[in-house]
Amino acid sequence: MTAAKTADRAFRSVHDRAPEGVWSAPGRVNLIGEHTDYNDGFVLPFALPHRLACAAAPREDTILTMATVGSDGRIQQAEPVDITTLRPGFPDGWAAYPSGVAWVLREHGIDRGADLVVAGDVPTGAGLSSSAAIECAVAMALLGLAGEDSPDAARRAEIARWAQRAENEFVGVPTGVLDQTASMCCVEGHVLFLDVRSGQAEQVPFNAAGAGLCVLVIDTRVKHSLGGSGYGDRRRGTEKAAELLGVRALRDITPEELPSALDRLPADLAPLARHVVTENARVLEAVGHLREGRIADIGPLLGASHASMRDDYRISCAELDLAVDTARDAGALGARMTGGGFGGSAIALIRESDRHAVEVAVTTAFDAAGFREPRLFVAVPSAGAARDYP
Ligand code: GAF
Repeated sequence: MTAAKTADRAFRSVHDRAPEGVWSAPGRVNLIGEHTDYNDGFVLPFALPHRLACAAAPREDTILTMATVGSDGRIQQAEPVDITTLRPGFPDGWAAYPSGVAWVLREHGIDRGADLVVAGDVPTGAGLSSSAAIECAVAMALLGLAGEDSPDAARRAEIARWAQRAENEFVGVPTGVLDQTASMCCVEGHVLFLDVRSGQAEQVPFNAAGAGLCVLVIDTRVKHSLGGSGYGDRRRGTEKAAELLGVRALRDITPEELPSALDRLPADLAPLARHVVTENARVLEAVGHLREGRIADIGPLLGASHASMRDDYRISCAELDLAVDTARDAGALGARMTGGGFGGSAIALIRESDRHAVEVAVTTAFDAAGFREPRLFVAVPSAGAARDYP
């Protein structure tokens, strides 16, 4: 059953009536361009077919009711809250995500209560952006109830920034805007090349199947969380490096300037800066290949990106490294961890004809290492947030 159908059905069972509509938003993988977003740099995500749906109906008062359908099918209802009493930190837990969005949207004139029921199949804690998916689906639902249903590209980018604010200020996780922008702005069959500083976005065609290739996602099932200290530490480290170098963000350091910049940084910050500067360059090179339809040529860039995150940014882990190394040894053209790191998922660009061999090799290697069985699936670039029905 689709996420939308599950949310619709759960809504009817909780509220004994039909929702006014169902909206949904996808998770994402980032093809390349990691930890560059909060350094004003470049990213290249695409949306997953996995979505988080929000069935919703308006209320006459200012109460927000929220329910979620767990992976076991059970419906969990949060305490209803008055949206005029929302404040960062209250409520917390999963209800903080829809509440945070309602909190931000109040500033933009959305001040009516609503009944919301969310459900979906974006794996949580897998580095595939389930948080952004719930934020964007709820934002689309609340705006849709207020009569806005077909945001154009500029409006989608603005909604993504609101969703990011909910995550940063209400939930309290200092992420960049990559995930929310991917969820709002991605288009089926394309990767989204985003210049975070200017906000300029380009939809770059990405037809891996047409080239006999596919992107295999390897979810290590090591739960990743951006709420811990690792993500914030890296973010502060790169901001400090930019300050020491006298630039607005590490985006402003070119690869040619990198050696002298590294000489001016303390030993703990230099590798962080090297990752960001080289990763931005890799994104630009990858986009150059993709614009010319040369998908296979991005393989080595994926490998270099992973090495940079493992050795310089130090956000990989044994399971991610094993996934990447095994996929490469079994014939992948390139592989890397994707998302925030510290667990979560890797992606491997492989020939369709090698898919079975890579899947078997990765599963066998995880078993031999005593790791949990990874979840494997092929990801195709899918659509961004939308109204599902009616
Ligand atoms: C997480 C964050 F939410 C993004 O903003 C981004 O920084 C990413 O990690 C790393 O590229 O997904």
